[in-house]
Amino acid sequence: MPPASDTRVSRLLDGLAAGDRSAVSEALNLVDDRRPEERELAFELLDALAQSPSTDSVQRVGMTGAPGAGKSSLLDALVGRLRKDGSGIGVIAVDPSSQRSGGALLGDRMRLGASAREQGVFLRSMAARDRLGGLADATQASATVLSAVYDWVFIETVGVGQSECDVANLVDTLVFVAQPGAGDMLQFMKAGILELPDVFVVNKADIGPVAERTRVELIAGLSLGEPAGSDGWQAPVLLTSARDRVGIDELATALTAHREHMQQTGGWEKRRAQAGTAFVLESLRARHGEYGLDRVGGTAKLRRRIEDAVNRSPFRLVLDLSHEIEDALRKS
Ligand SMILES: Nc1nc2c(ncn2[C@@H]2O[C@H](COP(=O)(O)OP(=O)(O)O)[C@@H](O)[C@H]2O)c(=O)[nH]1
Ligand SMILES: [Mg+2]
Repeated sequence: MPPASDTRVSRLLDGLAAGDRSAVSEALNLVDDRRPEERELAFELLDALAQSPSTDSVQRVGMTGAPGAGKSSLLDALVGRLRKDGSGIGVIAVDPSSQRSGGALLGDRMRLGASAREQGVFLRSMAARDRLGGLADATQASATVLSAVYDWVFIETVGVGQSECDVANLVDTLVFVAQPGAGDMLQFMKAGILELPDVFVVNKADIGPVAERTRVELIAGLSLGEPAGSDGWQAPVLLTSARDRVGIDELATALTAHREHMQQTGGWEKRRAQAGTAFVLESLRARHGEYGLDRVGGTAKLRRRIEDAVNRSPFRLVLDLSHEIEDALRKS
């Protein structure tokens, strides 16, 4: 007889393959469970999912930008638009500043209300808890589960800087949602956020000419940097109104165009591999610091080891390498 763990994991895998909502909920709870015996099962599930070819066709999209820019509202509009094509959609709303279970997260649920109740749409809200390795681990795990079921997985995160880099490692396409208003450009440029996004959106176009001015500013700011990413993609700057449902088709088209461009240039697989490696390294760095990484030969050596371990899930790698670092730290 197989051990209980095998049957539970394979039952979940079957449920996910069938698109069963209760299996999605259970799998999300499992990968979020920190009890040691559950962790082991969670890693089994994530290992299996990471190796499944079904995730090849999913597109993961990060929606980032300051609180209030309209990320949730845009997502609601976008989900409505993508549902017309019959796409299945998973949404992860992350609020790293929040310890509460209500507040902003509840707001997200309400703003995404109409679309989130639909069949074929799954919304997962996550608040920051004291997580070893940060919120990125939990988000990555949830995204892996949703990627097994849906055609699109959106991750909404607040903020700039570090949290942005984190989500950049988790997605295929990064969207930056800007709030109309002067004076933000310098801040964006200083924070270096103009380099990461694949699509820029100035939302709230309905409030008047200031939105168009922000768009012009953004285009000017972008042209000061690299002419285009190393992958040859030129990030578009779109104007939308989530409120009036304007520019939503164009946003959907831009997301698909980015995927097609990346797949045609071979950048898609490369980026996923690089993102996976970066995720493992960042996770280890968050846990053990640069000092910890140095105890097992430093970043460059670890990077090569991670790249060579193509058949392991990133979660398993983080776990195994963490144990190795802890051992090395004890001995030093
Ligand atoms: N005028 C206008 N208000 C918007 C638009 N999109 C969102 N909002 C409002 O902006 C506020 C913040 O929106 P929300 O989607 O929660 O932003 P998030 O924090 O980035 O997720 C809410 O009051 C929305 O109703 C828009 O296109 N036009
Ligand atoms: Mg929101």
